[in-house]
Amino acid sequence: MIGVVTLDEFIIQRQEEFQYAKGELSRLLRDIGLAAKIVNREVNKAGLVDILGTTGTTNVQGEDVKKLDVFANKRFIAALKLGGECCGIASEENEDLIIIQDEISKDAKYVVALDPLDGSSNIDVNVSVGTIFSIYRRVSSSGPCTLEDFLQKGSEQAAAGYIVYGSSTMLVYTTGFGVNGFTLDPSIGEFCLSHPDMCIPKAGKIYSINQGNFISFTEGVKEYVRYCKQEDKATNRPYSLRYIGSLVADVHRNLISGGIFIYPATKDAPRGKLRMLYECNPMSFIAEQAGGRATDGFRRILDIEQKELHQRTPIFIGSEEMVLKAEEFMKKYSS
Ligand code: P6P
Repeated sequence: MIGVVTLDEFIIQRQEEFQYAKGELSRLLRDIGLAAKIVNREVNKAGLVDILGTTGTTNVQGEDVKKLDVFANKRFIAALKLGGECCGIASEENEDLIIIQDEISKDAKYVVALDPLDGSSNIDVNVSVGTIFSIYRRVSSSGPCTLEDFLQKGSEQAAAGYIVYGSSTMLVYTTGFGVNGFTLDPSIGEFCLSHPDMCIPKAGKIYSINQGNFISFTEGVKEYVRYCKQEDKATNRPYSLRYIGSLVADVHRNLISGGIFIYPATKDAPRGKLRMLYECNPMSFIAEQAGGRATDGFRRILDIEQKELHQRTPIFIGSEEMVLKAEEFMKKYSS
C-alpha cells in the first residue's frame, strides 16, 4: 500500500528516539497493538455472540463486570505475557498486581497499567468503548515486580495510549515525543498512521460533564458549568454539552475538535470516580503531549503522588485555555 505507514513500521522508525533503545518498548507497543486487533474483532461482533451482558460478578470497584470486560482483560494480559517485555500488570479488573515471572519476562524492564475495556456499560447499547494503557520502566532492580513499580508519578510514564472502538477503531499513543493516531484498516488487519502529530486546539466549544451530578458539585464546578451555558458570542458561548459516558470516546473527540472533559468530585465519588493509574495518568500524558492540559482542578495530574493502586482523582482535561478557565473558577470558589 503506497504511502501507508503501519503501526509496526512507525514504532520501528521512531525507535531511535528512546535512550538506550534495544527494541523492548517497541516490541511491547506492538504486543498491545496485536491485543487491540483481537479485542476489536469481538467488540465489533458483540451482539452476534454470547459476549454481551454481565458476568453476574462485580470488580474491585464494585461495578458490574461485563463479559467483554473479561474477554478484553484476558486478551491483553495474554498478549503482554507472551510478548516477554513486561514483568507485571495492574488492571482495573484485578484487585492485585499480576506478576509475570516466567523465564522470558522475569527480567523485563517495563510494567503496564491497563483499563482493558473502559466505558463497558455502553457495550450493550452499541456506544464507543475503549482500552487505556500506561507503561512505566520498573524501578525495582530485579526479580518479581513490586507495587513501587506502579506507584510512580504520571510524569514518569515511558508511554501511554488508548484504543477507541468506535465508528472506526483507532490506536493513539505517545512516548513523550508527540501524539500519533492509527486507524485500523480491516482489509489488511493493520493499524495505519492516519493522524500524525495530533495537536488539541487551544480552545473549543464543547464541554463534557455528567450534569446529572450537578447538585453535588462543588461551587467552583457549578460556576464553571454556568459559565459554559452563558451566552457570549465573543467567547463562542454557550458551549455544546457532549457526554458519551465513555472516557476514551469523550477525550478522543475533544483531542480532535477541542473541548474540556471534567469528572469532578461528587457526593458518590468524593475523590473523583476515575482512577489515576490506568485512566487519568495515561490520558493526561497524551493530552499534554498534544498541547493540552490536565489537572485535578488545582494540581497537574502527572505530578500527583500515586499512593495506592486504584487511587482516584478528579480530572479536568482538554484544551489548555478551557482547563485554565475552569481552574480559575475552582480557585475563586474553593473554600
Ligand atoms: P458516569 C465508564 O464507566 C467510566 O469509567 C468512564 O469511561 C466515563 O467517563 C465515566 O465512567 C462515566 O461515569 O458516572 O458519568 O456514568
